[in-house]
Amino acid sequence: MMMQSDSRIFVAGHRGLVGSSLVRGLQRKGFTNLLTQTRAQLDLSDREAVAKYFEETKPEYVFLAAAKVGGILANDTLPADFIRDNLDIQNSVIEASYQVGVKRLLFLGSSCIYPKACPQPIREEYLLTGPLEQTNRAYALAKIAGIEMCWAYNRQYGTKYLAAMPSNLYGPGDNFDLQSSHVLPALIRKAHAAKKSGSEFVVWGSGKPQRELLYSDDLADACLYLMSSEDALFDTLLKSDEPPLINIGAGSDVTIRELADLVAKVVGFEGAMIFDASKPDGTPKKLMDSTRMRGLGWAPKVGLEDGIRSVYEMVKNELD
Ligand code: GFB
Repeated sequence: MMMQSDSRIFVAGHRGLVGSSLVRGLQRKGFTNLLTQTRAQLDLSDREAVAKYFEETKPEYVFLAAAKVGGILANDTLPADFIRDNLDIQNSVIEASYQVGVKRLLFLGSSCIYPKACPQPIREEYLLTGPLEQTNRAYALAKIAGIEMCWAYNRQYGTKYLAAMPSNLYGPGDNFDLQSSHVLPALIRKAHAAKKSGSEFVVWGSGKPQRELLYSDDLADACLYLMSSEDALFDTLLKSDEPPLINIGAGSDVTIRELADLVAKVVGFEGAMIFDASKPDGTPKKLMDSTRMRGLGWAPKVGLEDGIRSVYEMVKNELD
């Protein structure tokens, strides 16, 4: 059941931060039979179109990395889009996978599925033990429904669908739009602009929340490791008495203030930093316990400062 170099592998969302890292990783490891579709070619929220595509191409392995994603402001202001689009995409892809007998599916979620006031570090079994953070409730509920779908299909149909929960992510090909992006690309763009114009570097919120940031290629390595693993190992992650869930995080977090300081250092911004208290803080802390993933032999390779430096080098000429 493990992926072979010529297995038919569908990467849903191959142009996104995670999907593009997955494609690069798969290509690097010599997988030759990758299936991808742009949004113009296939609307993943269209159940019939997705079913037809799966019937025609018969994928054997599916990475479900397609999602409507965004930072705190986008989540807070477009909750209907986030719950509708994500439910539609995951329902279509999971059902189509079942219909054509996909051997393994990896569903990508996010650490925001866990309760806001979770004990830290957050273990997989804390899912659904308390109320969610308000700013990303709609997105989190869609992702929780996706985990539940994986579990329900495994129990009812004997499928092998696993849900991976990454921490906050960053990397090549990230979204740098200030209204919709996650915190790190936003801070890079703002520090860069402030340096050029000699203005202040405006950071949202109090600077006190903590975030665990993982480089997208490190996440992709973990995902490929899971999908390429022997059945004996993969099956241990699909216990029937608990959701098939695995955390994938960097193992440590930083405050937003520390992150902004690090970005300022990498960008070479030496001016004033101010905090805009009119913007939300969101979850105070969401550091995951990734013992389960680490126990399989995976560990992240890219440190935070090196990762920020490499992203900045890739994008700095396009930020002006
Ligand atoms: O990555 P982010 O937007 O989302 O980070 P979440 C938000 C944190 O960074 C908040 C602070 O504490 C913000 O106040 N921050 C400071 C900024 N400056 C900025 C800025 O310029 N832009 C942004 N975006 N934030 C998202 C969820 O939560 O994380 C999603 O909404 C998903 O559902 C994703 O789970 C991983 O970490 O708060």
